Amino acid sequence: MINLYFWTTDNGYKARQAAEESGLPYTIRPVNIRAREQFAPEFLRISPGHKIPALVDDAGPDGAPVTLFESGAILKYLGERASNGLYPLDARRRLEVDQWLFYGSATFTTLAQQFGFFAIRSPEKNPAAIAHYTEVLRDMLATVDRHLADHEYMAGDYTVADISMYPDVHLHGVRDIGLADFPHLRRWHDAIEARPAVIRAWGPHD
Ligand SMILES: N[C@@H](CCC(=O)N[C@@H](CS)C(=O)NCC(=O)O)C(=O)O
Repeated sequence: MINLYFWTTDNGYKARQAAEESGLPYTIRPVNIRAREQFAPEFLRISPGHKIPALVDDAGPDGAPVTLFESGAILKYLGERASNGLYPLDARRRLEVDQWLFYGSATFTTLAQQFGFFAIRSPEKNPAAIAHYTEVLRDMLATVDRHLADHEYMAGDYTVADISMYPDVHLHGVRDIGLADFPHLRRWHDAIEARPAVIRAWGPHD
């Protein structure tokens, strides 16, 4: 059984979306980061940097239990286990997926989170930081929009590369910036938003 350590944040939704898309049975283990549950010693043994998402699979690839942190590693693991194209088998296609999966995990979300902090959540408003991260976010949205002008999804068919970017486009792109200037991104977002697995992933959980 797969246990997914989850909270309702961009990175949390990435992992839950991948779990839903994989079709594999899994159980959500909520970790309320507002209540600092991520610092519990038993959770730190799974995720040493006190971050969700994390995953424990009682039966990993060799049958022994496996623990994982970092959303990119979790998406890749679930995509591989799903064997349904979420993380393709073909080596060349994997390279295409990897570059956008890493962009989504290392660049897009990391910088979008800075926008979220300075422009939305911080009670102290720093105009230079807000202007900087708004510009950075708009530049990333434009980058992805240009790519999607002649690609239906980020790397061939719908893959974990798309999942690695969707939550921040959904949260900060749609809600905070608006996608009026990014028509290809709008088309991509709306197609993903309508997927049954995505509707389940963003819905209530036990
Ligand atoms: N690079 C990590 C970032 C994970 C991350 O930022 N997690 C946040 C929520 S989105 C968290 O758990 N924060 C709690 C903390 O840092 O104590 C990933 O992609 O999984």
